[in-house]
Amino acid sequence: MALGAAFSARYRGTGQVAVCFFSEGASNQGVLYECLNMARLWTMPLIYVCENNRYAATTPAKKSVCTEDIAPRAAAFGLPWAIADGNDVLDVHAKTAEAVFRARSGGGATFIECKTYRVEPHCGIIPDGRGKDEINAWKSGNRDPILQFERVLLETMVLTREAVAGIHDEVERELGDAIEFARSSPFPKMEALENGVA
Ligand SMILES: Cc1ncc(C[n+]2csc(CCOP(=O)(O)OP(=O)(O)O)c2C)c(N)n1
Ligand SMILES: [Mg+2]
Repeated sequence: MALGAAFSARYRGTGQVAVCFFSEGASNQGVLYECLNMARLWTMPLIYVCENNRYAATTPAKKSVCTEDIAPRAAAFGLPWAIADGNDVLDVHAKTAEAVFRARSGGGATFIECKTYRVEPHCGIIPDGRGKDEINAWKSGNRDPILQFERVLLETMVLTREAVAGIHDEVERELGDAIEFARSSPFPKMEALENGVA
């Protein structure tokens, strides 16, 4: 789908860049490599973002991915690639900006692997055999991307503590309003099932 979106953007000359997100489990699917081939062949304005969160649903990457790093596979298709600390907002931003610039200036697709960790289950109902210590280590403020970025903004005096507290309040309010809106909304009618599906 991202390849098609990128093709459409280039065809229409909109300057848009398609961004495709998937995780390390999906990176083992053959279709990804068919798409990397076409992305390079047709110099698509496209960014592949592999969120390597170390689990495919409940399967640990160690049992399903043959190498520690996934991004270097893109080199086999002649595509530039980068590895980012997926929990570091500034690192992800820097690597993405470079890829966007490349795509917009006709340099084609880039593969970015973001090393991270999924602290929640793949979806609520799947039982999860992970140890609490492993999850808690990643949940801590040292690794949490929001708290990590917040620290940078405080240390560099971009934001004051009061401003940070204000943002937290605003987000809490926005989320609360969204939950309230969802709970108080009527269920959609069956006829709406196919809306927007070609
Ligand atoms: C083509 C296909 N094969 C299998 C599945 C079943 N499936 C759903 S989620 C999942 C694991 C995906 O792992 P990953 O890409 O690491 O995503 P994450 O669990 O990190 O969100 C699988 C195998 C699927 N949805 N589609
Ligand atoms: Mg995963």
